[in-house]
Amino acid sequence: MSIESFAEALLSVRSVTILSHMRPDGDTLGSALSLSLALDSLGIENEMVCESVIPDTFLHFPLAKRMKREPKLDAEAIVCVDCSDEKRLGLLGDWFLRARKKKFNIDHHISNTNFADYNYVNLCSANCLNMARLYKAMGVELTKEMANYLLMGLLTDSGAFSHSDVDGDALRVAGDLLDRGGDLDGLSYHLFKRQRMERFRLNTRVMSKVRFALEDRLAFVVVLQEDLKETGAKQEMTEGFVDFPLTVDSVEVSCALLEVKREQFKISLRSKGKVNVNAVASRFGGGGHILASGCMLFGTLEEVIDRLSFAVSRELL
Ligand SMILES: [Mn+2]
Repeated sequence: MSIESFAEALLSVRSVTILSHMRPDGDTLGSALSLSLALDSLGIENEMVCESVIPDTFLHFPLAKRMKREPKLDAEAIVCVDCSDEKRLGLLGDWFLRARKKKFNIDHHISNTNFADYNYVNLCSANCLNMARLYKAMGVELTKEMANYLLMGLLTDSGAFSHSDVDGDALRVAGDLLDRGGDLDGLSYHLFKRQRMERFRLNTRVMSKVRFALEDRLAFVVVLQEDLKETGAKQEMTEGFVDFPLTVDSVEVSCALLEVKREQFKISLRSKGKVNVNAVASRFGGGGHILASGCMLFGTLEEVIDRLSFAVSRELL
């Protein structure tokens, strides 16, 4: 349906439960937070709900603390933001299916199943672009705070405007968000650059020990329990480590080995494009995508490295 009809239908309700998808990212949260403010400005009662814990990065924004784990308001309508189908709602999927309310779905995924009564699905680099279009159709003026939330979604889903689906339209909306007071450098620092000292220490420690194989076409980032202990870092702080060796010209595949416990390693694989790492991970019962995948391996560090080297060498031919 058109954004105008979607907006008109939404303007006719008195109360809304806004649903973000499970394991929320900046786009679904930016969509939900800005929508909550837009509805407030129209006098439409609303609540924001997400089944999962909100990552610390986003709790930095005071409004995100108002996100609930389950619906409390007996609202007239439900609006799902950035969800391709009801399964993305996680534990709330069943509740959504059973609810006898007006159901809205505003999203940007090609896989969207048009699972609601009112569906606005428009493919673009972030759902926050669709939200900006919705507010315009609803006659809502963007405040600085709303502009910031929309910019957050746009930045996170577009990889800071670096993905192939970023088009002129995305940058024009971004330009408008900056005009409204969106804080591009503050958000960029907060979302992509800052880190805890423990993570920095762990990073420098493991990167100084990166190993290369197959004529420097394969890299191994190894994170042992001992490294975590020595630096005080947590397992989840290793997110992103695997990407770094891909910046080396010769490296085609980067592999991170996280020692979960003795002789058990969680493996993450990244490819520059020549190697299908989904095929590599599949050999070991894992999987994922062509350029990013993972699996679990058991054995000593040297055994695990040997098996991975062999598997990658088969795909490098
Ligand atoms: Mn998204």
